[in-house]
Amino acid sequence: MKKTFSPLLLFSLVILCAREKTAPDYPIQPVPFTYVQLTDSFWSHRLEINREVTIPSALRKCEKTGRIRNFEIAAGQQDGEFQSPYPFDDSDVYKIIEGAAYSLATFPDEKLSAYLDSLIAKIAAAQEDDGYLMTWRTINPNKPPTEWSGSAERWSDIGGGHELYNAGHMYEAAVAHYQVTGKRNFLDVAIKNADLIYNTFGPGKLMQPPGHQEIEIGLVKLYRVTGEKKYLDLAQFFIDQRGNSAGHELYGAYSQDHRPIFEQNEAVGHAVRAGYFYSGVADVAALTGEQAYIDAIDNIWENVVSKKLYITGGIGARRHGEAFGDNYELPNANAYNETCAAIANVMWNFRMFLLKGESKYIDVLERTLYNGLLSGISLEGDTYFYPNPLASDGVAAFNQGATTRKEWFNCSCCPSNISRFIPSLPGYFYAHRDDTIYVNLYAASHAQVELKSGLVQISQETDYPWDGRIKLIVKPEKVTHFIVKLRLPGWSQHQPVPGDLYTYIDTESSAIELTINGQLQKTDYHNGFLKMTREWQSGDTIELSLPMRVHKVEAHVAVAEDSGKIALERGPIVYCAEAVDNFGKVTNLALDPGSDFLSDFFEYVLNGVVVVRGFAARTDKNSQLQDFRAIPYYAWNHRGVGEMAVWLPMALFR
Ligand code: FUB
Ligand code: ZN
Repeated sequence: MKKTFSPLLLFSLVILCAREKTAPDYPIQPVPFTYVQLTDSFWSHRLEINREVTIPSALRKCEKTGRIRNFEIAAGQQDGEFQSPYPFDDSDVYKIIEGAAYSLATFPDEKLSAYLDSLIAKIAAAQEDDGYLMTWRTINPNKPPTEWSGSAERWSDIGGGHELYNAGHMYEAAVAHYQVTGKRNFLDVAIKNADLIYNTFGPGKLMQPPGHQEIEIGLVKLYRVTGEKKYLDLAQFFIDQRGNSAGHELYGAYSQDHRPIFEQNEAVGHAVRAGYFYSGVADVAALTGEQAYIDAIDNIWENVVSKKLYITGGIGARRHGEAFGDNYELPNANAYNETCAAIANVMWNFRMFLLKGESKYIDVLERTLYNGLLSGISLEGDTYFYPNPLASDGVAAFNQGATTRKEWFNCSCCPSNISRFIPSLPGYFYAHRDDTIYVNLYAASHAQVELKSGLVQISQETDYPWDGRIKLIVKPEKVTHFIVKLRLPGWSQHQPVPGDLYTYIDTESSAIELTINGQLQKTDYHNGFLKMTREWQSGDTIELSLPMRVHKVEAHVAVAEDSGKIALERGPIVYCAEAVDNFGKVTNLALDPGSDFLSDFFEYVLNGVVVVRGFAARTDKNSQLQDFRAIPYYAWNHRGVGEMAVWLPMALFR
């Protein structure tokens, strides 16, 4: 097995453990991404593309668009004006550094490491003496880039200005860089800034919460790495101030600032802000042990999964305000579904799992990951969707003026977010608690899990998501008693999502098969996991077979846009029909919910995908049948522009 962590990383993990051992935390701990090596053909290729294409091209874009020069100008190293369009453009640089740091952990690269150091030196030089860091204001406080950036005064528009949002991304990046390299150059910049913010905000000081959440997550990471409780206190303060009119004029539902978190039970407003907010609340709940936070995000989560979640796992239906719509408001062609919101949804659901240990959260995470998140980046890794609609007429320029993925955007939050998310993905696969290993996601991989009773190596062999056969080889250092929990995906249990928002029309179910060393096991199923407790010996082999049938899905009757329609999915993958596979059109097609669909793996199509095929009726030709093909939704829009649909009308074939 390839060694995936360095002495430097170990050093920083030691610091991490410096926090009081008895302090509350997530009851379940993720196996860090540095202890998980993906060896599969689906994700490991994506990580490679991220390293070789996405990060370098995003850095080039930051150079070309002035995002990096902004730091040089603020540092006095260059003359000029703030160059990019938005006050939060510094955050793109931070996010890409975060992604590059994750990437360095598994693929050491001297050149990239040196480049990051040079960027960090510019960032440090751009920081004002007291820790303030926001390049446009340092460059020329009298020239705000937008009307909502605030005035020359620092903190003059906490609701719109994004000073605290930028800071949060800086902390995340600095912590990642420190954990991977052991160098303090970026961490010290982050700490200096966080100390300034701590001295500026709080009871008796400025009382406003940030307009755009993010700093809460960053502060918690800073707390974890430094052990400085004041950063956790500040994160909690910002969470408690939201919706609290004592101390600031409420920003309203757009920023989830309409009422205190404890009184919220519906997901509203800007979806990325919401997803980061709920993630931050989960972090603070875990670290303070405050149950009321958990109750609040539980209620909001129920609302999202039962009324506001796309079948692709996307959230944030409305373009206007980049926001959640009303309950069951899930339009297809006009779906917004920002890529960043999908990332936020994954972050939030993972935290919910760490709090509660139930697989339904990973069901939502997996659905989002393979569909509404992955669609955000091209197979080549250098073009992106900002919105991720579920239908296209091939004409409307839904992607910020384009019908295809774009290389960059004026507001480029999504590309930089993807570049940091992909290399962190191995960290979502496994988790542990005391003497239990959770296997959450499936892909060929090796992991090293530290249980109370000792170290366990675990390897997966599988062709998931195309094939449902999964083999796990468990290797404890010595014969040891512990528990292995394998997630049984909701889609394999006729429950595509928790709740009744989507259901399978087909009722036929195939049995799940579970063996250990070839012996069929009676399944002990709890909270969505198959539980196996025994004295494990090195080489014990678990085999799980999940049925990979093509399912026909129906949406809740209240979803007007999906009424009378079906969608297709197989395993965790949601399918869509594209014109290029269906004689040039899809808006003239209907599917028979009673007919069967077959699936075949095509190695040379779209980097290797399972294609679903069957027959469709031509609604414009007296229901004449024709061959029908559907491809994974994440891979659409790679073979020219044309019609696409996830949901197709139902018709009974004669
Ligand atoms: O405001 C910063 C980022 O820009 C948001 O998260 C995105 O939705 C985009 O508006
Ligand atoms: Zn975005």
